[in-house]
Amino acid sequence: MVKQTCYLTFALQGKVKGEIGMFFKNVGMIEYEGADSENPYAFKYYNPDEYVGGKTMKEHLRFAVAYWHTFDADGKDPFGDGTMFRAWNRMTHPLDKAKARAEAAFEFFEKLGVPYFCFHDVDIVDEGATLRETFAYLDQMSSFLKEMMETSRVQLLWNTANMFTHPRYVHGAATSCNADVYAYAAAKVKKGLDIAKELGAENYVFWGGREGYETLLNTDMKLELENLASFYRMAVEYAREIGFDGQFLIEPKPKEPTKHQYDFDAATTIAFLETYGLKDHFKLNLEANHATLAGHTFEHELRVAALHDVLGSIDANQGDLLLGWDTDEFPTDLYSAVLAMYEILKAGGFKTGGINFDAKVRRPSFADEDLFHAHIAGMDTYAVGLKVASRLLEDKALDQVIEERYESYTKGIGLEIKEGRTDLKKLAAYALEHDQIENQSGRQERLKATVNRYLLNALREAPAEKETR
Ligand code: XUL
Ligand code: CO
Repeated sequence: MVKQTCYLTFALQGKVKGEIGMFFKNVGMIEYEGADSENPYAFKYYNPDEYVGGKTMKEHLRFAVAYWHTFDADGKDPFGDGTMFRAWNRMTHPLDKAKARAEAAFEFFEKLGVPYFCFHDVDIVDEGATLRETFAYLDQMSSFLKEMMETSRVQLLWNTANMFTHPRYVHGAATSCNADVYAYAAAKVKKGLDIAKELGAENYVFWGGREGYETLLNTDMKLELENLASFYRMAVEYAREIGFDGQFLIEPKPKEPTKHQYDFDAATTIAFLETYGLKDHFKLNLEANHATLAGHTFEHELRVAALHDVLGSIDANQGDLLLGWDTDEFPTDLYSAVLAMYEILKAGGFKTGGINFDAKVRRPSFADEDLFHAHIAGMDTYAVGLKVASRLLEDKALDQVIEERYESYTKGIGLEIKEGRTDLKKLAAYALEHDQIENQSGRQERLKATVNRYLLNALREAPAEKETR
């Protein structure tokens, strides 16, 4: 049984002033009840112990809760104030508030049964008046979280430093024109890596929300990119020095908040890493809504990363075609989840990474319980994605069309091209003899119907028997 009382233990020890007890009193442990269940507080498809292709769902999916959207956010948008008045955010002293928030967070993690969480430094405690004070707060909260983790099974998937909210980052952080800002950001990353080491984080993330430019008219792009590369290099060196062996991840995003961000998409980020000799030290944290902002599907980004062996982790969410900005909605689109899991499984699954819900409940979904409904929906969606993708791969359901499509490269001139045994003169001679070309159908619709059939069958079928390893 998952230990579920650590928050009470801390509260009773007087480590939290103010509210004592459970923050989610009306919600118990979320269990798997199966597809026929009508209980909104139960998983219908995510069965953590169920084996899918040799591993349990829990081992495959490695779900994480995002601290910022779940415990810090209050629903404010550019036009309106917050709508979510969380009991754990009521205290005024930063450390009291931070500890209450951590207690709520661990209660939530344990009731939901997620193995991981993720945070930015500013999520776990507000910044102080000076950097020194901020660091003192962070040290205290890092110890507090460490104690909570010791009495729980929840671990840290990744942490990161927020280098985009405060006005000091107006021109960027590691790409700022102001060297003092660069140094400040470096100090935050140093502290972030100390915390990652202390809490045993499996990864450390860089998301460059302000690393980019608004106009080339005032931008030295070469200097900014070189500075960014040095920044990453120093992070790798410091991690080595302190013995932090987690995986570094870069999270691409094309725009928002900055008009043009340097880590635009997977391909751009990989080219950057190659150019500056950093590729051995970094993998990517790919986010669905960032992919769509870049004009790609999520599966495109995952495939590009997998091809270059840098598929690290994902931020699971979805955008809204009618809105077009980074809406960070909880993933409920089963079809997309199937295609994403298909790419992830094909690439060998997660190693240090996992599925972080970088997703927020909508502003009108302001009740505390909505946080559970949203995560249950997201976890069930990815569980279906996993099952369907695994079955598609097991049955090689899509392979035959691909094999037939590229058959011309398995023999004759095609094989010579593939093996690099030809040149333009030989190809021209061949083309002159074979200029009556015949193409075959690409069979898109048939393939989409196959995916639909697997999806619908998976939803219909009874839960699989427990496999043994
Ligand atoms: C912003 C975003 C970030 C990163 C972490 O769009 O995705 O929350 O995931 O900084
Ligand atoms: Co993200």
